Amino acid sequence: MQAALRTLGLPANDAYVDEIMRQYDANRDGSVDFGEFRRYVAAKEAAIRAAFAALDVDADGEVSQAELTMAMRRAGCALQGQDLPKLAGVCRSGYP
Ligand SMILES: [Ca+2]
Ligand SMILES: [Ca+2]
Repeated sequence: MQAALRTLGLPANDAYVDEIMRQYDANRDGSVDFGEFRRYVAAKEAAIRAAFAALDVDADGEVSQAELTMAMRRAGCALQGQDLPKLAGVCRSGYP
């Protein structure tokens, strides 16, 4: 499980593995089968969509530089000059 988490870029520590097993090993057989894993991925995707929707204030499917600036200010972060266009480029997405 830890190797799979590392491959996905997720925390590969015992506490995170225990949390995943507790939440997604629905039949408590000590392993996460494909169906259980799909529920894990769906939960993560829902969280990512919610985070994106919170940034995309005008709901046009993209996070603009202005939206990103507002979000960073709300979070207490102040990005400078060339950092914002780079970050806005990373956040652009065609989510449905
Ligand atoms: Ca299971
Ligand atoms: Ca937007």
